[in-house]
Amino acid sequence: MDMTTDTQVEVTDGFHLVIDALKLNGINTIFGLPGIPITDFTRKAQAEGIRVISFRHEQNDGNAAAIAGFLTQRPGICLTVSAPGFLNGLTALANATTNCFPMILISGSSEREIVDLQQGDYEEMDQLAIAKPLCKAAFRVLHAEDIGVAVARAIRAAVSGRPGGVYLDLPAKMFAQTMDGAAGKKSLIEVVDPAPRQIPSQEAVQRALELLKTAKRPLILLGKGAAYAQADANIRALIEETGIPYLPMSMAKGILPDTHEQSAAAARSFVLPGADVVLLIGARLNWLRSYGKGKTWGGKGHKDPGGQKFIQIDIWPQEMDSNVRIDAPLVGDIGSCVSALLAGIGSGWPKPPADWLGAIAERKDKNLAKMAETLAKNPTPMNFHSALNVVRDIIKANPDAILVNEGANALDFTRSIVDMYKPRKRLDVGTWGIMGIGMGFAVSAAVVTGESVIAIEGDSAFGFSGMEVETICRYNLPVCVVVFNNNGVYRGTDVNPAGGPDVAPTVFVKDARYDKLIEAFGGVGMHATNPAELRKGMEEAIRSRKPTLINAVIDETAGTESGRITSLNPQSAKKK
Ligand code: FYN
Ligand code: ADP
Repeated sequence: MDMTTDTQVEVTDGFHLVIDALKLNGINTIFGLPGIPITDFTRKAQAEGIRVISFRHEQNDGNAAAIAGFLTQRPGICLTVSAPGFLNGLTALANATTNCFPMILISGSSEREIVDLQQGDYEEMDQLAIAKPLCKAAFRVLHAEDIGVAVARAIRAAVSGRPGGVYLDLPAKMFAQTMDGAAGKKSLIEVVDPAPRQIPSQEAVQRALELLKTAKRPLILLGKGAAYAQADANIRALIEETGIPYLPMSMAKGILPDTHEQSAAAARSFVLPGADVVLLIGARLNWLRSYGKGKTWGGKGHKDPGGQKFIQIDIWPQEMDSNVRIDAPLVGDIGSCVSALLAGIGSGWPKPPADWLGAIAERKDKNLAKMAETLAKNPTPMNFHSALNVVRDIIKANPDAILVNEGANALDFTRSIVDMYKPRKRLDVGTWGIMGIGMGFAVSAAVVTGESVIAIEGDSAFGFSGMEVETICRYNLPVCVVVFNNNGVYRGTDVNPAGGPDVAPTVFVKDARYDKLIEAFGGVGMHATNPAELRKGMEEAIRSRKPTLINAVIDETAGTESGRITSLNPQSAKKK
């Protein structure tokens, strides 16, 4: 009997097959948190050349994975332990799905037989069933030989069509399963064309062009789908060649520089009701656009349409008519749809009527002048405007820096005050208005792009992921966190109506020094009480690329309840 061949047969196992499957598909970074049963997986992945960025809470590595997906068009990978770790990552997975960011949540899970018989396993939970309604697709792998197919399906589900979150369940037992190395290698799939282009029909393109041609007051609305699509040059060409004014949604800011003369951002409440034909590019008519109807759009009552006609470019056919009639649906990928429109427009497309452009310019100039006046003030204590005037200058001087932004007032003021100059540089709370994305997004943006990151954080928002300043320091990332500290949620001025010793629910410790947090981990902490100090701190952070946290003291009376969306916060009519 020849024993040598037996001992020479190369054996592989679940750990290595998952790693090899990811690598084969160009995935070279994992955002995770080690623990049972995936601790050894993180070690082996690192040993095999994958960058493993380890966090302090799974929600943050989940958010990191999601935004890596948005930035790169490849699924961001989040790795968690079973049950509680999985649940912590699930908020990020659901948020990614809602925002159309491609990510894969890979969670270890406990023993199938025990979980299914509910016999009380360590971290027992039917994770697959729980994940299913919150993501695009969910898969479980019981046998090592199925890993190749599972990873391929997860990648395709995440990035094809409308991108979103995918769950991949890997039971503990599966990791250690062995199989013949050559057979294992053969079982892996390198996905060919994971996000195929989806070409719009000629008919649909024609219909859209004909409608656009009839417009007297056209408007283009850019959403974060347009930013995701990386069709920047064609989108810009479409806007410039048609001369149509455009409105960027928050994360679409910078596809064209916000200072572009066709930007109607500063005339938002004028152009929405005024437009007669609106071209939506990767933007849904959801709450952020008042559902395409009601007063915002010039309708009489809150459900009345404003009379606009809509052309909508989206990769997901079912998005059409979700709130109002879409007169010219253009289903396909944004790159293909926009180039088809461009081809149809040719040269000599008539510019929009001068009275429409003139009226927008007038409104815009008025708002810009008002804004400039407010920004020029230097009140004591510092308020959102005087602080953001500094951030505005810093971004202007460093247009490649990535701006992460969350909070209520800290979000809304930053969005309208800080101009963006390049695509995919503004990352924020997105479709849900979620709090807690801050440090996860910041770590990811720095890791994925290598650029400097500036995170403008409300003090409340920062609290959700603040512990990750240790992660920022550990990986020595060029992240400058600025905490706009006004002592509470929205403001720091509420008092306990019952007069007891507890402070009001919206109030935090007064005059907290968030800068001390980062110092505990060797980062640079700064305390800024005026714009000059803030400017100095931010400039130094950008120059040094050292992990920095600036505690920016903001007037605690500044800001409003829920920022610009106060109307969504029900108030009791009953006094007391
Ligand atoms: C905008 N504006 C400007 C500029 N840009 N003025 C001057 N200069 C510049 N560069 C004006 C714009 O014309 C509006 O004024 C106003 O500033 C606000 O602009 P914005 O922010 O685009 O418009 P609006 O009405 O706030 O937009 C609605 C929204 C937005 C729902 C899209 O509020 C939003 O994205 N909100 C997200 C909120 C959220 O998620 N919060 C987290 C939860 S907080 P007028 O035209 O005069 O109206 C939990 O409590
Ligand atoms: P915003 O909130 O910035 O307006 P939304 O998240 O509402 O943006 O809209 C993004 C839209 O873009 C989604 O409807 C999504 O289906 C669509 N989308 C994402 N990627 C593409 C793509 N490559 N091509 C076409 N549509 C896309």
